[in-house]
Amino acid sequence: MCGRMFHRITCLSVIGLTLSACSGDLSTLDPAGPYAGAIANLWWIMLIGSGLILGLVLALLGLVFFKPGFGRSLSPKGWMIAGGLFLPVPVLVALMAYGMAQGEYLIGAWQNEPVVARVEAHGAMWHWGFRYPDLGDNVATDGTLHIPAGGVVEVRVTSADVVHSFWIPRLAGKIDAVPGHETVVRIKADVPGRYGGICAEYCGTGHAGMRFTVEAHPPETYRQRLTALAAGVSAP
Ligand SMILES: [Cu+2]
Repeated sequence: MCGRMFHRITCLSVIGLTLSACSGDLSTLDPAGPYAGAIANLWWIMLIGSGLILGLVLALLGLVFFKPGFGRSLSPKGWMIAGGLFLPVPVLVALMAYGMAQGEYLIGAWQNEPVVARVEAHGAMWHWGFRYPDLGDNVATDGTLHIPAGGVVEVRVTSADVVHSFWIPRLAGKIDAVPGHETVVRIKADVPGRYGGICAEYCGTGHAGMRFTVEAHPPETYRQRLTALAAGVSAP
C-alpha cells in the first residue's frame, strides 16, 4: 500500500516538474511572439518526429524478438537500403527544408511586416546596455530593454570586449554580439509584459549574471515611457 502511494507521488512529482519546466521567464517552450513560436514549433516537430522514429525502431526490434522469422522476406541488404536510405533521406530532406524556411523567416526574409522600432544592444563584461536611435541620441537604458508590444523590433547587437550572445528565449533566437561588428535580430512580443534575457555565450566569470529584462509596453505609451526615462522620471 505504502509502496503504491510512494509510486503515485513520485509519478505526479515527475510530471509536475516536467510540465513546470515548460514555462518560466526563460522558457523556449513558452513563446510570447512569432519568432520564438517558429523555433518552438521546430523543437516540437523534431521531438515528435524523433519519438515516431524511436517507436518504429522499437517496434521492429520487438517483432524480431517475439515473432520468429519476421523480416526474412527482405534480405539484409534490402533492410539496409530501406532503413539507411529510404527512411532517413525523405525525413532529413523535409526537416532541412522546413528548418531553412524557418531560418529565412527568423532573419526577416519573406516578411512584409514593417519594423516599428529600432534599438541597439551593447554587450560588455558583464552587463547589457541599450540605446534608442529612433528617439534621440541621449535615450539609453542599462539592464532593461524597452520595446513596443505587437510590432517587429529590429535589434542591432554589438560587443565592447569579447563575444557575447544576445538571447531573449520567449521572443527570438540567439544572435552573437561581436566586438567591432554589428549583428541584427528581430524580436516581437505579442502582448505587453516583462521577458527575461541572458547572455548565451560563455564570456568569463561574470557570465552567469549577465542578464537583462525586456519590458514590452503598449505601443501608444512606448515613446512617452522612454522619453520620461531619458528625462530621469521613474515609472509610475
Ligand atoms: Cu556571457
